[in-house]
Amino acid sequence: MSILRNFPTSLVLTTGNQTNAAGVTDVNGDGWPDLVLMNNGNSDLSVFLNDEAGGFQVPYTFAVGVSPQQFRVADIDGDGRPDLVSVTSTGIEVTLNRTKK
Ligand SMILES: [Ca+2]
Ligand SMILES: [Ca+2]
Repeated sequence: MSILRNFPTSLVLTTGNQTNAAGVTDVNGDGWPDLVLMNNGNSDLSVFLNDEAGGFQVPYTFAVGVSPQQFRVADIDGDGRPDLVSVTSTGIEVTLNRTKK
């Protein structure tokens, strides 16, 4: 497909078990987009911080409730940092972002 000519390489990231949702947000406030993945099989979230060189750092992982289904990004506590709201089989869980800028 000619539209993809300018994407000569792919970046493959190793994720958790049964990754079922992904999002992009600037988790650490450095101006670079970071990746957030939800891993249903591990009941956790993985955050891949942007390495500012076209890739991502080794992920941080945060446990969430059992069998997470989806998440949304919102600044729940109003501190200017994006927080994560997860829907799991047992309820809704809010993970407040304490990443240093
Ligand atoms: Ca960032
Ligand atoms: Ca926040």
